[in-house]
Amino acid sequence: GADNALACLHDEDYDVPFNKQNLNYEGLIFVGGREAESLNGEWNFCVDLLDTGLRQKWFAMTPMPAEERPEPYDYDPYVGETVPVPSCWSMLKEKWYFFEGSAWYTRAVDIAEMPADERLFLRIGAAQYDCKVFLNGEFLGNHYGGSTPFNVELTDKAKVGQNWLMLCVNNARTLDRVPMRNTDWFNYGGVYRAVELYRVPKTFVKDLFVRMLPDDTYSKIAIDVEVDGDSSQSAKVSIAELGIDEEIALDANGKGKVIVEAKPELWSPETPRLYDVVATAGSDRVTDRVGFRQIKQIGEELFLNGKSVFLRGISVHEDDEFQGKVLLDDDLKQRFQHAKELNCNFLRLAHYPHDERASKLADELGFMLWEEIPVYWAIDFKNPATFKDADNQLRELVKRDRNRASVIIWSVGNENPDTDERLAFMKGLVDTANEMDGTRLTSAACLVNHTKNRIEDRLAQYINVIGINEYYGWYEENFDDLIEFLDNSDPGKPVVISETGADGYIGEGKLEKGFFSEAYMAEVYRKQIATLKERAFVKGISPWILYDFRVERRQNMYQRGWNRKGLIASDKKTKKEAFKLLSDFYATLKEER
Ligand code: GCB
Repeated sequence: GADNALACLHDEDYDVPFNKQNLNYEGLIFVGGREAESLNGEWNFCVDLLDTGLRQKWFAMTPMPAEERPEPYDYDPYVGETVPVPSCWSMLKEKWYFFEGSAWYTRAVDIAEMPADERLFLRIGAAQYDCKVFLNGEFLGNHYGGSTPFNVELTDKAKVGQNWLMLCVNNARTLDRVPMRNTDWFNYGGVYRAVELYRVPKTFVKDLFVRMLPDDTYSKIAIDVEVDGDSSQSAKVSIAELGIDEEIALDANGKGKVIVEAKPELWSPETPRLYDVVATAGSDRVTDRVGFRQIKQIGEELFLNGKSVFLRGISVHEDDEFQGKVLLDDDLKQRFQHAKELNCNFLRLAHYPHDERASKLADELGFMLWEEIPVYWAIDFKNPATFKDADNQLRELVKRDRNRASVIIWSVGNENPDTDERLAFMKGLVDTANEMDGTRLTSAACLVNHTKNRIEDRLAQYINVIGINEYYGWYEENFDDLIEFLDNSDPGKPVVISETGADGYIGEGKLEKGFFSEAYMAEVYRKQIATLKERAFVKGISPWILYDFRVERRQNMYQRGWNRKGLIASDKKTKKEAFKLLSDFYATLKEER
């Protein structure tokens, strides 16, 4: 009662205890082949604009009939409205469309038994943007970053019988976050990827990293395994089709590594060959399907498996007219189907980590991927906490996806202002990517010196591939400046045109010519294609963008809350004229090779 009353009087520091701890993608990192208990489904739900729940400690309320409550509360987490998990609340009710702030999710978790030789982990696929986790009234931690998975160990927290799990998810935009307040995509809120419980033996495979070493021999597979629990045991890793069956000794930290000679059939978009990998430690067993390939940059060249490669790409957001963030398998499949119709071999998954099913599908279907963290525009580069957040998002992404052959590029940012703080910040991220994974390339959408009209970015020296977003014919109205721009630039490294394009509105009231008309958009594509194909250092293109996508900041009568640069409209069906232009261009490139 007294606590509750005080909560109304004082505003300071009510949230401090809940922002201290930071949850990560740790503990149980490798989930391949494990059986999970899904916690998807209906959860009790309430938006909480004023953070009353943290002030009044809603999480500490015990479930009981309303008439027995000893004191009044302004919400009862255990009864009332429900929403499905996963989902974006923005898409569920019109009054939640622009909601930015905290929202509470509550559900019962029934635990039949808690054997002494097992451990229990809660895994949350993603929650936008921070997520405070409570179990049976106890605060277990807070995760920052809206697009990567994280874990909470529940072994000593959960009890046999009914438990109450609560998540307080907050999608408010602030200056110190990654991204910050201003982005060119919609700020959806919610728990929008799977929530699962995993039971593992006391000794379990915590992490597994399997890849071909990029040493030009195409014959060495490196396997890193990490075991939690009894590290006096060894781990075993086998790839039956390659005759690999290795016993791996573990150090005191449970870590072990081997390099094995093998001659796998190489993974490529043309032959997306994958091998079944099995790892065991004690009674624990995990599996994965892994492709082996080498991606390399030398000077201005890019090589896949020793052959020079051109990235016939398309950029894509994780956005859907009805779901918000993409939630459905069919939607993901349709995306790759459209990329195939475009004759692509490459996708830029902009501007944040997409659902982990995307890279798995790309592995199976044969697409190379650029994966990215939302170090977007002018984030707070001088703030160490902001760096920690960005670095953690990158680490979580790399841990999640580093067995995926499809992923060839880790991108550490997009169009960031040229300052010393930004350079140090982004170099730090490149170092993290290289330290965690020496088998991929690094990139970023780099800077253009608009006065000199040339590529100029101090970050370029630290990365392998220079991404360039250029909008000649659109934001840069004089198209011919592109020719001068390319003439003036001497990158010394492969350039991927990570964005180019124009808005083309094809709905009611559409224009026949000029900005925002489909015809104008097609003309920009025609000119871009003709100009870019002539440049030796351009080693790839991923135009902006596959589908029209929702965005708050674009409100003219042709946009109405949508970025209309999609080659396909927001219905994900209606193709614009430029679709065929790009598809035909990529078809000729495919034939030439
Ligand atoms: C860009 C940004 C992208 C925007 C795009 C646009 O340079 O990287 O996020 O959506 O331009 O349409 O302006």
